Amino acid sequence: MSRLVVISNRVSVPTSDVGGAQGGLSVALAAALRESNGVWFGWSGEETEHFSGHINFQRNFGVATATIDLEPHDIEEYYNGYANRTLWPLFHYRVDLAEFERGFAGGYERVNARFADTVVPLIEPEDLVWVNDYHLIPLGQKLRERGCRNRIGFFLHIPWPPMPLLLSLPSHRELVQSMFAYDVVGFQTKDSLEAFRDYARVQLGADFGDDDGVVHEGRSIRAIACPIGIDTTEFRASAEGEVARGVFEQMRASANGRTMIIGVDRLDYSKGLQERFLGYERFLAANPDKHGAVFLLQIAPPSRGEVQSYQEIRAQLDALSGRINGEFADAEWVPIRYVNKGHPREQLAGMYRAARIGLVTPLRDGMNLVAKEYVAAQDAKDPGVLILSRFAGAAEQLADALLVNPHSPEELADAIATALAMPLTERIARWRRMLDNIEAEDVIWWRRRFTDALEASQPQAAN
Ligand code: GDG
Repeated sequence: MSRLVVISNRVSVPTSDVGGAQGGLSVALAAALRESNGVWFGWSGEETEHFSGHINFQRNFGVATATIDLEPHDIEEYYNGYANRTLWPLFHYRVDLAEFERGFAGGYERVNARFADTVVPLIEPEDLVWVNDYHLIPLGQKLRERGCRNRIGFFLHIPWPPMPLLLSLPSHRELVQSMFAYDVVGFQTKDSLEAFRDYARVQLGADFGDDDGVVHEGRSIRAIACPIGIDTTEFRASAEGEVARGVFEQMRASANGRTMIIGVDRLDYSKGLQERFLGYERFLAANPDKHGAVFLLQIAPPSRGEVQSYQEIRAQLDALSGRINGEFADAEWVPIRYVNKGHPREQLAGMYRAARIGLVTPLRDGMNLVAKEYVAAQDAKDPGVLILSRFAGAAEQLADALLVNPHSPEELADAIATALAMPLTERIARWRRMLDNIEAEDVIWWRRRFTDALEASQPQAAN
């Protein structure tokens, strides 16, 4: 395998040889970097008064990382601004929340150029360069402008929006054209891939070759769907490990005979938390016999607290959970346990396993790894039921979940009732098919599929 240079906004520094507390993505990338003796480059998360291009090199558990600090206005305009206030909402179909400010766009270009300037000297001629996510879409082009002729791939972790939505971005054309600097571009779903091809055909007049090729102004790239998976084997093992078993017992004891429903999401408007609470409220209103018999544990660690729309969604959820609890609770039962704090990964595994229903109802999601983690954590003899939004990328692979429209409180309420009544044989049959899928298409499969496609592409010819 060629040496891999992974570039993403943030870098996850390994904390052990095997991952443990870290997510599947960082474990899989760390394994690839170890095997190929590669390096992971990105922002440290720290501020500096004056950007100097200084790189902090580290090697932890066999993985080399290289990080840079950014100036406060870089963080404001590039990260909080263009990435999280323009692209994130727009790509999640929330044009109403997207802010289009020239300062943000300028900061995005500047920081992508800074990434390119600092990483270029680290790239050797035969390296495979793998750029990740919406923070760095134009990076490939900036690398080309600096003479980089390596094979460069780009993977988008969030949805690619349909053409009419993308047209509302003032610099949509430049952004999409910059994708043609890559050799391979990867999307989570066929749906996102189709939306990209649609834009390329209608707006750029691109041609389509065999083998996923998209040709624009003489540049031919491969555009593929490459759904990300989880570390299924490890996560299953951790759900049966000591920490998870302890948490499982505690959860069962604190449930006191009640059936638990679980949701685990970063506190983000794309995750459909308000709609989920409203659907659960509808279920409670329609099923008085279930009062006191079920409860919803919603874990929602806050994220992106500097961005106003995140402050607003947090306040709205505080109010909504309070209102529902006030309306339905009695002295011994609270219908929603709403927890704004993160939990170690092994503990989450135990919580998933203790829940009869996994409620994963984003309004839009590139993939959604929680859905796959919930399935992986289940007991083969008594698995729970996954209720999954049709608008999560994961729905393309997990068709055996109860698929719902997250905007409809009735559908959510009906799905909760169906899941609670589902016989064991049906639960097992559905779960088995979902597990087969997440075992076959795990995070190692994902990483290989992408790097194999990149390795198979032709290096750029010299000009
Ligand atoms: C983006 C895309 C795509 C959550 N709470 C805790 C915790 N988590 C972990 C989960 C899961 C991860 O965070 C969240 O992943 P998701 O996929 O659900 O969502 P995003 O953060 O929005 O990720 C998404 C993903 O990229 C990968 O391509 O699937 O569509 O939006 O692993 O378990 N982890 C710990 N404690 C918590 O409290 N340790």
